[in-house]
This record gives sequence, C-alpha cells and structure tokens, in this order.
Amino acid sequence: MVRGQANPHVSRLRKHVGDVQITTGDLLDQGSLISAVERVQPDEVYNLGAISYVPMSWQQAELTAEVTGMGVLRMLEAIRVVSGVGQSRTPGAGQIRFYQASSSEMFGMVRETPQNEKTPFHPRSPYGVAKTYGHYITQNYRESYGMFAVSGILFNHESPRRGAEFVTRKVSLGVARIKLGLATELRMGNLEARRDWGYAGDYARAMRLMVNQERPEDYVIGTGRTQSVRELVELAFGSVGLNWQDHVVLDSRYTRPAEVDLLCADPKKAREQLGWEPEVGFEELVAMMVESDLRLLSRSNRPEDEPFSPDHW
Ligand code: F7E
Repeated sequence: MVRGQANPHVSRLRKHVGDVQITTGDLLDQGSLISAVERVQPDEVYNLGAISYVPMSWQQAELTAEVTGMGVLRMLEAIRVVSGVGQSRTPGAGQIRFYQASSSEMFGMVRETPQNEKTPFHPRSPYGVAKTYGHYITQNYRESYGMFAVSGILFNHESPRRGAEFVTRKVSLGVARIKLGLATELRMGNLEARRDWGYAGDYARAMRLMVNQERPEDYVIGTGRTQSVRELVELAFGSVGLNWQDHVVLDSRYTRPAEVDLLCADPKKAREQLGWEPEVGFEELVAMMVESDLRLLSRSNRPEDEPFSPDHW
C-alpha cells in the first residue's frame, strides 16, 4: 500500500517487486484503510508503515504519534470492520491475520540485558512511545476481539536498501565515497551506542513465520549479539583498508536528546517456537553493504542517496 499523489517510492518499489499490485491508502485516513482492506480482501496484513527515523520523531512528535502509533489502531479497525467483529472472533477460515512491526526502541533505557518478550518497556523517543502504543493496541485487539494479531519486536535490521539517514547505511555510503575519492570525512554522532544489528532479509522471514503459527503471539527478533557504533565504523573502514580515525569527525548535530545506550536481543522464543535463526552475521552484513555502495557509486550517472544533514533541535 502506498499513500499520496505521484508517490516517488512507487518506481523504486517496482524495481524490486515487479508487477505486484500496489494499492492506495494512508495510515492517517481511516476510510482509506477500510476501502483498501475491502478492495484487496487480504489473508494477511503486514503493517510496517511508520515514521521510522528516530531523530525525526522529536521534530515531528505529533505526526509520529499519528502515523506510527494511531496508524496501527486505524489498520486494526479497518480489519475489524471489514471482517466483522463476529467473524474475527472465530479463528480459522476467513480471518485476516495481522502483523505489527514493533521495535526494540520500546525497551529504550533497558531494564535488563538481553531483552526478551517479558522485558518492561521504557521508550526514550516519541518514536519509541508511539511504537509502544502500537504494540499494546495490537495485543488489546487480540484479547478484545480474538483477532489473529501478532507483534514482532524487531531489533535493528539492515541491508543495502536501508535509507541513507540510518547509521549502517550512512557509514557504508561514507566509506564508499571516501574510498572512491568523492569525500574525505564522515561526520558522526554518538559512537558509544550499542545495537543488535541483523540482516533485514532474515527478519522478513521471521515475520512470515510468526503470522503462520497456529496461535497469535509476540516474538523478539534479533541476533543476540551487540556492537557499538565505533565497532561498526572500525569494521566498515577496515573492510576497504582504511583507518576510521583518519576520517570520522564527531558532530553534535547527530547526537540525540535522549539516547538508547544498549540493545541486545534474547531471541530464544523465536528460535524454539519458530525455528528461526539469523543466517547473515554482522561482519558479512557490513561487508555486503560497503561492497554494494562501492558498486553503486562506481557506476557513473547513477543518482546516489543523498547524505543526510539534520536540523538542530
Ligand atoms: O541509529 C547512533 C544513534 O538511526 C543507531 C530504526 O529502524 O532501529 C532503528 O533505530 C545508533 C543510535 O537506528 C549516528 O545515536 C551515531 O544510537 O541507525 P539508527 P535506531 O535509532 O537504532 C530501530 C529498531 C527502529 O525501530 C527504528 O525505526 O547509531 N549514531 N552517529 C547515529 N545514527 C545515525 N542515524 N546517524 C549518525 O550519524
């Protein structure tokens, strides 16, 4: 589903999904979601729609709440209305299954490490707060109406298709630019933050597994390993024979008003109940992204993703 008029994402999407049918709708517009569900008559709905860049959520907190938080409620309502409460109480035939993309950002200032499905939430950004609402409302619709609604609490998942504003892609693009002589420095924020980074393809597989279980439950999806931004930078520069200390410049514009210092998943439940294991490790992921950006920038007249420069708070 895409929103808006002449949405530029459509042509990009076409390159990856071929002739898949694209429908219109907007997470801010309840009627459009009801129409979309009615039109498509889906077996499964995956809600990954969100304002997902954490710093933007301080700049547009209300919009983030509306899209990332209330958007989940609107999607659930669309499914409930189209399938009818009565029907959605009856598990099995005709039931529309719903997947909500919950986020490790809900753990925020973590209460324990590693984080599992029972770890309490303490979000640190308007984005994390909105995702927490989405998580609870999904749980509530499951409990209130018997809907088949699941949340995947996904830790950071990356690939060469990641937007240039997120740290892994920012680093892989920066390294490729410097290696090719197109730039000399890379400006970064907090190098001490630690994340559990995995490969997006592995995580998409987990989403489908969850939705195809017999019973709707929530799962934590991550690798169980954690690295700092500093380690990411060191590895990425090292993979092309460069020393990161010669190029990385600290820039306070990229630090956040409240940071999530440490995330590390405990994916035991997913391993045991879904049989899910990540296949791509951190080193392989970073190498894949740097190599992809070297290829991308080596091709002449290929418009590259814009480097991202935020406003001050
Ligand atoms: O930041 C630090 C930054 O923007 C990772 C989203 O997909 O994953 C993502 O959220 C860390 C943070 O992702 C820069 O302070 C340092 O600690 O790549 P990120 P995120 O905020 O963890 C979760 C699971 C989601 O749900 C989100 O939608 O890296 N960092 N220097 C920097 N980050 C950025 N972006 N740019 C820097 O220059």
